[in-house]
Amino acid sequence: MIDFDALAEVMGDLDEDAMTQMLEDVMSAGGQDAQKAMDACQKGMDIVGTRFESGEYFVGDLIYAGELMTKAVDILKDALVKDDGYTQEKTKMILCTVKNDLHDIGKNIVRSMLEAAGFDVLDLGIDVPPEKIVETAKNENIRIVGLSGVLTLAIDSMKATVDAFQAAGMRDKVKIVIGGAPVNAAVCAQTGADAWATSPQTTIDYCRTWANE
Ligand code: B12
Repeated sequence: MIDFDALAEVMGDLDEDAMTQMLEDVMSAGGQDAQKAMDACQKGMDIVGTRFESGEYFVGDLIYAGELMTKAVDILKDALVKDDGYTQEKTKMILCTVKNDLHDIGKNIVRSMLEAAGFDVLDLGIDVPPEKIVETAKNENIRIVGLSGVLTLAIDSMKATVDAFQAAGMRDKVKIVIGGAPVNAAVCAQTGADAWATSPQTTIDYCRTWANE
């Protein structure tokens, strides 16, 4: 039986060996607790953030924490994505971190899971301006766009991106899902996005629904 509080702690302590062992235990037990393990790792990231704010951790620690989180998702990935028999041809979609925001750990996790769920993800990277997103959607004939951001500042960029689709006369042609730590229902309404999510599985559910429309 995995102790999820202990898992959050080892993640917060950046103890790679202990984290890897615990996650492998989750998988060898059948993977039913993969989502709980993922939530514990996320709590561990909050511990890292708090230690960074208090001056105990430095930027290098944050970067290492990101690598650990990516490794955690790699281990858990197969058990995290619910199989709903979705076997259609791969749908191409855009995913990126919005302008002025350089955080990409969450985006990369969402990308891994969308890919595992059968999407062809065009990852435009970080700090991506609205014009580039709109232009790519137009050129590639893309109907689903995922916008990531963790800075409060990212909310303005998400809104600017939705507005840019509107200005280009393409708003009714794309579905836009936003995600990241500051995102909630109010932010979704404020930006004019179609949906919001903080969990990759919810993101996958939205994207599958839209892909089937
Ligand atoms: C790691 C980190 C960094 C790393 C980023 C490395 C990287 N490659 O991403 C580095 C060191 C570069 C960094 C830099 C900075 N950071 Co920083 N960083 C963090 C930290 C500790 C963790 C963020 C993270 O990766 N979380 C884990 C991931 C998995 O969570 P997530 O992104 O929310 O993603 C999940 C969901 O939200 C969702 N999701 C994510 N994307 C998407 C997209 C879609 C479409 C959907 C549907 C869902 C979804 O799925 C994910 C998995 O569950 C946070 C603190 C914290 N507790 O969050 C601070 C934090 C975000 N950083 C902060 C700050 C201030 C900065 C800096 C300004 C610091 C500085 N003075 O230079 C710079 C900003 C640079 C910039 N312009 O972006 C603040 C932001 C404050 C604010 N409200 O705006 C925070 C909150 C720390 C703090 N408490 O002060 N940072």
